[in-house]
Amino acid sequence: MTFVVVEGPEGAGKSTLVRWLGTAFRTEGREVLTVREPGGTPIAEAARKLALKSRHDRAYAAELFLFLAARADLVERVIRPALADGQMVIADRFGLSTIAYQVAGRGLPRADVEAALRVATGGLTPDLTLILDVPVTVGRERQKVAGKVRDRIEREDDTFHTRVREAYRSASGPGIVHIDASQTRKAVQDAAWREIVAATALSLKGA
Ligand code: Z5A
Repeated sequence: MTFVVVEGPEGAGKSTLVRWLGTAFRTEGREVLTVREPGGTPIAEAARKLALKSRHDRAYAAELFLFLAARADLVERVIRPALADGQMVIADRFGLSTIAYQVAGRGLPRADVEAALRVATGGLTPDLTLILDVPVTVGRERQKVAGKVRDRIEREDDTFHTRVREAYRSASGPGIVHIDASQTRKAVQDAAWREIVAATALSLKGA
């Protein structure tokens, strides 16, 4: 079991947790690759710029395919080779982001998006998905304190981001775990560590 995804709304602490997990598992002697979506290959980084920074208006379906183009390239050229090499891969966002933002947020039809997602990933699914949950206002405040410049999607209103949060909160299925991310960083890290160790049946000292 080596493919772990960290998901959740903006400002939930995903990047902070992914960085910490990468360091913690490397300290334990595991080979770990951390990736951030969208991005991670030249094509995926170009798609990220178009999806998040371009000032041009676009159809929601066009936005969807920019995220999926980024994912397809990252999966084929980076994630699958790393998994085949026996590495643990920890991703900051993956397919559930598309369900939360493009389906719940934008209103695109779920079944069609799921079919397109399968094309983009070639059917690759995470072994474990950790969903960090924070109220929209808390996530936004954290971003403000961090001085983050809002991208095209972050500029959407609270109603949009509440739909996104609710989509995450209602997600369930094999390997999906919810973590209360309004706790301290340390409490979130401990919870994530416990879940990964349990899911992988790894015998580790503990961070
Ligand atoms: N998107 C999409 O629409 N469809 C898709 O398929 C995909 C993505 C893959 C990517 O944005 C955008 O693309 C995203 C969804 C869309 N837009 N939105 N919204 P991004 O990569 O730039 O990042 P983000 O995930 O939206 O935002 P973020 O600010 O990077 O969130 P985060 O990674 O969850 O948070 P963080 O950077 O780790 O932490 C934010 C601050 O909070 C920072 O100062 C931390 O030190 C602090 N922090 C972290 N944890 C804590 C705790 N526990 N307590 C207090 N403070 C904390």
